[in-house]
Amino acid sequence: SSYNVAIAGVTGAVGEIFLEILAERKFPINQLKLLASPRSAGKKISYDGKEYTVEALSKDSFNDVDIALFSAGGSTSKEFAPIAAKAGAVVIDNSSAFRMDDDVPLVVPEVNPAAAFRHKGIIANPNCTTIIMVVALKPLHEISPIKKVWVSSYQSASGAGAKGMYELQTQTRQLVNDEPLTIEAFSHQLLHNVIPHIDTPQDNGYTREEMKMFYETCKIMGDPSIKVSSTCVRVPVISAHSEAITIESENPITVEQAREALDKAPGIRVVDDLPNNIYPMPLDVAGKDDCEVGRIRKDLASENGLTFWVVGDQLRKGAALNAVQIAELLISK
Ligand code: A2P
Ligand code: 11C
Repeated sequence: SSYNVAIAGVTGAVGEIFLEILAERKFPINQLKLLASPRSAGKKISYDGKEYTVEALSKDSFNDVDIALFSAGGSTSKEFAPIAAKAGAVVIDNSSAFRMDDDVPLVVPEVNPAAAFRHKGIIANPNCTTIIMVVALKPLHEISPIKKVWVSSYQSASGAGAKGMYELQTQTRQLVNDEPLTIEAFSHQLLHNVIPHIDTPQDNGYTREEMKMFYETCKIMGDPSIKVSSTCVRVPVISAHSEAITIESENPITVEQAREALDKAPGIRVVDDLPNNIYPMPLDVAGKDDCEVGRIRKDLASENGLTFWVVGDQLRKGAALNAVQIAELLISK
């Protein structure tokens, strides 16, 4: 059978990749509805050789929709996801609006696929940085339970949406032309810089992005005892997020055990040959579905510690691909 699919936020950075991934994976679509803000209404977008007209998202957008993929920001999701669910659609929501709600599953298919089937109309897609990390943590957690995680992220400009990606490109051009740089999408100039600040500051000195990693990791892994301390950093890269991760597990995990488990795990590939300059990098991982892990080594500061480097395309596995995989999981039953 095939399904009526709606995409809310189709003109955005993730929205565009939704279309790419649905087409690549030949998702069984009956009718396709493309939704964005009134600014984009009337715009033409082609999918699978056919031209579609973007419609303004409204409360009437979801009649006869089976699956609604949302990536139009938190406030749009808060308003329209419950309306879509009430109209009978299953919403897979890429925003942070519902992730920590008790009756909303937070799903990474490689980690907690069963949770998807407990939905009540809305399933949340985790934060991109969290998804890329847990794909690597899960096979290690099965060797010995992970107790603590320290992570620094190197997040690309497109994580902030289309406007973030364009701002980095614009700044590059402006610098070459000796023009003043436009600074709107980020709190500082991103070109030739790194900015240790993603999302809203919290009272505890962390940012909201860092606290998403703290809470979401426990919910996805199904283990409230894992402690995640992170520093989330924006770097002048167009696409793909990188993460330097140190874990401390109940019992030591050897480099050999880690490699073997990660090699076998779905959604991740070991790319690890330091003497030959081989390790994951955003330029190589952008556009790929699998996350890549390298630089796997025994941590020098912790008895039961392991340190490694993970890179994932955050618009794919970190967002659109993960959401489409959830949809595939649902229709497989
Ligand atoms: P539009 O392009 O019409 O503004 P990004 O994450 O790249 O910033 O993209 C955000 C997406 O969410 C875009 O498709 C944008 O549409 C859409 N969007 C933003 N605000 C609204 C809204 N109020 N209603 C519907 N879609 C929205
Ligand atoms: C970024 N990770 O790179 C953010 C974007 O909670 O889904 C995604 C925010 C979220 O800016």
